Amino acid sequence: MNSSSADRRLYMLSRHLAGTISNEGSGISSSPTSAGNSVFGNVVRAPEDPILGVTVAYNKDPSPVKLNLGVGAYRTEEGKPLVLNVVRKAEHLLVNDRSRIKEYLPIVGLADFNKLSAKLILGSDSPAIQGNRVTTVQCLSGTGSLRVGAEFLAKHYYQRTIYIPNPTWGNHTKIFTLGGLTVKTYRYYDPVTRGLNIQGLLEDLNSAPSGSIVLLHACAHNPTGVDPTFDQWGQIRQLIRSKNLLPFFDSAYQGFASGNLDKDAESVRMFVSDGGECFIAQSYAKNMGLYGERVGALSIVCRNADVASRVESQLKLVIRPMYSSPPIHGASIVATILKDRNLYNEWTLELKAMADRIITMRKQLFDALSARGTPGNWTHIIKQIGMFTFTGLNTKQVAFMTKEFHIYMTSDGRISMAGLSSRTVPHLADAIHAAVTTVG
Ligand code: KET
Repeated sequence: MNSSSADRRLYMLSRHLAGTISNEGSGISSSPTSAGNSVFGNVVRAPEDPILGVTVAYNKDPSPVKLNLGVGAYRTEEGKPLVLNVVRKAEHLLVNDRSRIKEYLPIVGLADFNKLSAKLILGSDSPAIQGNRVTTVQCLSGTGSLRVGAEFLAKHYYQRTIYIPNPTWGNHTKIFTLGGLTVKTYRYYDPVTRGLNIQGLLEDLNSAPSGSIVLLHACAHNPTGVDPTFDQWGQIRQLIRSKNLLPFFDSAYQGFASGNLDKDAESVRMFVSDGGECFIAQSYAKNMGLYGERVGALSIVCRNADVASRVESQLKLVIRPMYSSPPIHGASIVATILKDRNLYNEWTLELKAMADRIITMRKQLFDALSARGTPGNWTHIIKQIGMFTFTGLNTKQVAFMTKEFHIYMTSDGRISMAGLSSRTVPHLADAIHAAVTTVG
């Protein structure tokens, strides 16, 4: 899609979401005249979510060979969801601690959790933390952190435009638009090289109005699995700072890219160490396997401690009318693990094991396609980083694989490598082979 049609689409979406245009399929009903007597009779059925809807379809399929590679959720070699051992241990400690109560948390969440989360992403020796110039608030996982950040920016920042990579995680556009920002895209992925379009990225950010917000995936870019190199991050940082753009990091996969928590935080730390300001949304869904607990944090790195404390006072005004205060259990699990050296070390080992299993799946899938002589170059499967492979399969090929092989994935050709196992690799390789040899 060219950028003007993308912009038009985003513009329509923002108007539409703001309820300023009526549109077929909008679901906005004007009068209770049709479809029986319900005042909601005109509500139009909405489509399923492009990612979570894949699981809905998968659940309905009775086939014994069905495979869900849609949502980014880790599965074991046996294809089962995983609760980390260290999480079980932490929960055990929590349950047996009779001093634990269920009072409301403060609006900003659990103090320990917030401090430890900032340290995890910024580094334990971060001068920004030591200088009290970081405010961290506990939010509802990565999504909630992005949304709270968006609402704060829409209310308190002079620029309302956020640039997001093309492509990006499907929910970004909706989160930021509904949060009150105007969404534009910058070039990111080059389908020809299946790599980063660094030239296009730098050009687009260079022509963004001064002050614009820029959404960056801290590591393991979703859906492409393509990250800038360390040097390219340096170029991006320089440009962002020289144009006074405001970086907003989405860190949903710390530890999942390389298996190392510090390495996966390098991009963020590079920006923080120059003394400039930035936003960071953290999620513990993937790296601690706490998906349904909805644990995350928004950190705002400010120029000085005074600004940081005023920013925090305003974040409370964003959060209080939205959900009042965050839930206690998941954040307590995270804090218990992060503050105990043994549990922390155990976590890093389990995290590394998950990351390594995903890397092994990449190798196995690549080898299986090579063994089948599947037409095309598949080296991107082993080059891409993180939970997903952006296969390059088109919508028709994806539909074919779902229909004929009961393999479920998002229509953009993204597959969650974490949903694969040695047992299911041959089935996927057969499906890809059939798709590229029979469907154009
Ligand atoms: N950011 C990115 C880049 C991301 O991929 C996800 C989740 C999130 C934030 C939000 O995660 P949370 O659970 O709110 O902490 N992505 C996977 C799940 C989903 O779509 O909700 C996915 O892409 O499959």
